[in-house]
Amino acid sequence: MLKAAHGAGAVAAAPFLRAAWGEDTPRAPIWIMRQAGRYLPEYRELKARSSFLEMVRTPELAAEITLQPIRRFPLDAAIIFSDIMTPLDALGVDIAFSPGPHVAEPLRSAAQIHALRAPDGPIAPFVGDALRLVRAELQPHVGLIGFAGAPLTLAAYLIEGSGSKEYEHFRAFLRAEPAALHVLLEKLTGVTIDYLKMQIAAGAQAVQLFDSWAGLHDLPTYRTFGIPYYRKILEALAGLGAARIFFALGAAHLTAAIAELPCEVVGVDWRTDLRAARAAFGARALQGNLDTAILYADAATLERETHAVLDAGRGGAHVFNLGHGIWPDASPDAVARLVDIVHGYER
Ligand code: 1CP
Repeated sequence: MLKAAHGAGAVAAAPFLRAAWGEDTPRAPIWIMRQAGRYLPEYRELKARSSFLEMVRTPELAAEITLQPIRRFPLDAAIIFSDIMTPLDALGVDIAFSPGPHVAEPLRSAAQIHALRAPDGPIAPFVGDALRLVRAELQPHVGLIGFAGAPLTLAAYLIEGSGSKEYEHFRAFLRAEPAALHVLLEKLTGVTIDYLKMQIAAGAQAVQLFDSWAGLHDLPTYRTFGIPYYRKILEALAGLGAARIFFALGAAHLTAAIAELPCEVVGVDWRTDLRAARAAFGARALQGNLDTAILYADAATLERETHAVLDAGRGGAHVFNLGHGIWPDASPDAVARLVDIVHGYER
């Protein structure tokens, strides 16, 4: 799919890019969602000296943190160290981190949404600077991934004000003020397109849209408030040379809608068998989906379960990953074993 669009030179060298662009590679490449972060002692060391926002906004620090897992493990791709909330500064929203995002004034009215500032100038240009620094350090066979939050997930944080179990304010707002929510989603979509284009121009060879809270919605709601905006973003990125990865969490019931999105790679969480995903998502590459909790199991269980995911991923392009992000107390030794197991498996 869209093979003509990518840079053939880089792809020839990089297993991650070959698989992302649909090649049924003899070995599955691996990267890990949230691979740059708190489970690494070298990250915690930097974190003790700087705030999360300082780390994100200082290209040298963000680049260093992006490279930390690459130095430690032979991963096939690096993902830029940032956060899904990073670009929202451009709309004039004040967000702090402790450790998750906290919005100073949650958007709970149509008036607040209409009053959001229009972005002037590039969106979070420091992320582009960090990407350029990382690319200059990475070996050519290691892919570089940029990312953004999907608008409906960003709206969940902006309206609720922080992470939440039930997102009751957000879900109530969606029903009470659908027109205002569409205005917000339209603004977030515009920011996301500019932001991801900037990341691609700065060297991101793939971009992932994280829809971490997709699972809150039923299918008709997702088709109304999610899919049209995601299609617009993904279409705007077509032909720019970067593989488009779409990842939604807890979204097995939304498969029919997700299957219509224009993207090269579909990320699948641990609750969906990759064989079922293969049937649903056709010729696209699949990414996933080892249950993160398996990193806490004994070595034999880790190997058996990893092989089960690799077996299920056969019959088409597969980028190995966890089914969701790695947790702060995961063991770096378990990650090292996981990368070894994946690289040692012949598909
Ligand atoms: O290595 C990487 O993957 C890059 C780093 C990365 C990514 C991809 C961070 C760093 N954040 C993200 C994306 C992100 N941020 C998502 C989508 C992925 C997912 O579903 O896990 C989400 C939902 C967020 C929001 C967020 N930011 C949370 C969750 C809050 C909640 O309650 O819902 C948290 C804890 C943050 C802060 C954050 N982002 C990243 C880190 C390392 C941290 C913790 C800051 C610290 O070190 O204290």
